[in-house]
This record gives sequence, structure tokens and C-alpha cells, in this order.
Amino acid sequence: MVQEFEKLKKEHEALLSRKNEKCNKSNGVYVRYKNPVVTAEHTPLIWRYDFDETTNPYMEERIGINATMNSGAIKLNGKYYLVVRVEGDDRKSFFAVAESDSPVDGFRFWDYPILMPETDIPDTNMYDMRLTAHEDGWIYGIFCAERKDPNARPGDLSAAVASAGIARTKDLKTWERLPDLKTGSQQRNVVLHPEFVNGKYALYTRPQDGFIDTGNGGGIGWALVDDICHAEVRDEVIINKREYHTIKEVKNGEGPHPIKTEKGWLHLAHGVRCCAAGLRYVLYLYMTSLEDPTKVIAEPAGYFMAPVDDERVGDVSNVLFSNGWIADEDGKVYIYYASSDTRMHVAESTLDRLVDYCLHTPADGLRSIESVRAIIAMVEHNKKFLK
Ligand code: M1P
Repeated sequence: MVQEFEKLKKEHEALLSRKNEKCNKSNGVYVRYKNPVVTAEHTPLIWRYDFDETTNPYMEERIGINATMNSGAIKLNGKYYLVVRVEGDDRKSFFAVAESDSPVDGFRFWDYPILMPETDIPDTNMYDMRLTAHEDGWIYGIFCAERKDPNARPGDLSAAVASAGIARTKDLKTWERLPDLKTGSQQRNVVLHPEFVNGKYALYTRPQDGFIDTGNGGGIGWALVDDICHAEVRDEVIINKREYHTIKEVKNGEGPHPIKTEKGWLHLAHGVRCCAAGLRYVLYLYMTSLEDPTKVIAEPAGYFMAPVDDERVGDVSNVLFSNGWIADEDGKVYIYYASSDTRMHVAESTLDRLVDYCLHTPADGLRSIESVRAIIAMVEHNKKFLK
């Protein structure tokens, strides 16, 4: 028994202290790291095993963890933090903080997951937190609060309602839960902009008709809110539309909050299309104006990152999803992304590279002939250098 526990602990420690390294391949825009940064196996053994031989004579795992995914990210006092969406074998998601001195490896969960306070209407499930250190001094976490649809047909045990849960903290340990966002539609992927705009809090929204289907929800929305403690969406404009025959035809959603650069706000988002294998989730970038954050000033065609190799397979296959990135002091950007709703990875780039990618990659011409024209323009440009 003691031996078995010791073996488990040794293997766990080896996983937690494993060093990461960059992949050999890069497209010049970003480089992936080889190992996932957080997996279900990274979760503490003290969450999962009863260490008392008298109550756990067979050393069975008592509480199984199924996945660690869609994590908010923030750097505080020189340390890198992920607020991880942890999903148990029981399908319930919750938040837990993983901390490291390095942006690319060494993430260790705190001993206790976050006991997120509830509102008057208990959440059945909570997930996908976006962290924003707002200029008002608080760190906000906005996440999906999911509940059974009270109007579901009898016998329908799947119908659910998604709303934006709002909480705030100063230290990621103690959280104050605020009322959920009031809005005329269901909402997921709601993100708080880090600055006041016209003296108001600004939210990226994702209106949706149903729990899964966005329906008439046209894409990523924007709404100004007077009071974050009683947040209500009154006017919502769509700032980044879904488009026919693009990577975001079926759905899209804001990732983490945008990063301010000299040339505009840099956004990371996910786009979803449908294919014979089901929904395919990829990541894309776009930029908005500093003067008018509702105005898109650049959007490269197609995806920025799509699932590759092992990333393609998991609980919900063919999915990349990101709700966390960190712009470091030295200009590097760490993009934390989940693959196939199962595990967390990191990719590295720089602000300069990402902005250059946005401003100099051809936009989507929305027709095959325009894609060909973009290639012809590139070839003609390059001919000058090949003589
Ligand atoms: O399963 C893929 C993703 O599906 C949802 O994202 P969206 O609302 O854009 O469809 C979310 O449940 C997300 O957590 C999940 O990764």
C-alpha cells in the first residue's frame, strides 16, 4: 500500500516537473510547445485519492477527473496563473488555479479548487472563465453559468440555458459573485474589455437563440454596461460577424480579452464550421480600432491555429478553444489553448509577429476566385525577388 502511494506520488511529481520544449516546426507566426501544460493527470492526488489505508484499502481513485481545458490566464507578481476548467468524471466543471514560475511548464494546482459562490439560482455547471484585470482595480472572471431550461418539454433532460456568470477577486482565492448578466438572449463566451469605454464597462458578448445553436445571433457582440454589479445588456451591436463559407460560419466567440497594441486591439477568437465529422473549432485573430473598439480594422482570412496530430482527438474531437493568453513584459505572447475539450497546451509568439500577421495577411475574399487572386498577387510580388 505505502509502496503504491509512493509510486503514484513519484510518477505525479515526474509529470509536474517535466520540462517543456518548442516544437521544431513553426509557420513564423507562432510556435507550439511539445507537451500539454495541464492535463487531468496534473490535478492533485489529494483531490482524487483517499490516502487513509483504513478507508481506502485497495488504493482506489475515489474522485476521477476527466479533463482540464478552456482556461483563463493571467500574470500576477511575476507568476503565471491558469484558472482551469476542470471537468470531473461526473461531467461537472469547476474552476481551479494552476500556478507556475514559467509560462510553458511547471504548472501546479493549488490544493483547493475554487468554491465559486452562487447566485439565488444555483448553477448546474460553470466553465470557460475569461479573466480581466480591469482598470477599476478588480480582476473579473466571466464564465458560462449553465442551468436546466425551466421551460424544457417533459422528458427533455438536455435543454439548458447559458448565461454569463460574473465574479471578481483581487487574489484568485476569494471571489465575490455578482448577479449574472441580464440579457434578452442566452449568452456564452462573454468577455470584459479591460478599459472603461465612455465611462462604462464594455463587454464582448455572443448572443445565441438556443443553448447550442446561435441561430439569429450574428456573431461576437459588444455592449456597454453602466454598473458591473447589476450588469444588463440594453444595446448590443455585432462587431465580428459570422459569414457563409468561412471558418466561423456556424458560430464564433471572443477568446480572452483583447490586448492593446499601438496599432489597435488584438483579438483572439474561435470560429466554428460544420462538416461531415461534426463541428470543427479553430482559432482566429482580428484587430479593432483604438479609437472605436467596435470597428474591425484587420482580419486575416481563415484560421490562425487549427487542431493538429493528437490535438484532434479527445472528448469533443476536432476542437481548439482558447480563453487565455498572456502578453509578457518582453513582448512575448503565450497563447493557452485547449484541444478537443481534453487538455491544455501553450503556443508562443510575440506581439509584433501577431500584429504583423493581422495587418499583412490577405483578408477573406469570400469566394474561391478571390483566394486565387491573393495567391497570384503573392507570386507576382515574389517574382521581383527571384530574378
Ligand atoms: O465543445 C466545444 C466548445 O463548445 C462550446 O463553445 P461554443 O459556445 O462557442 O459553441 C463551449 O461549451 C466550450 O466550452 C467548448 O469547448
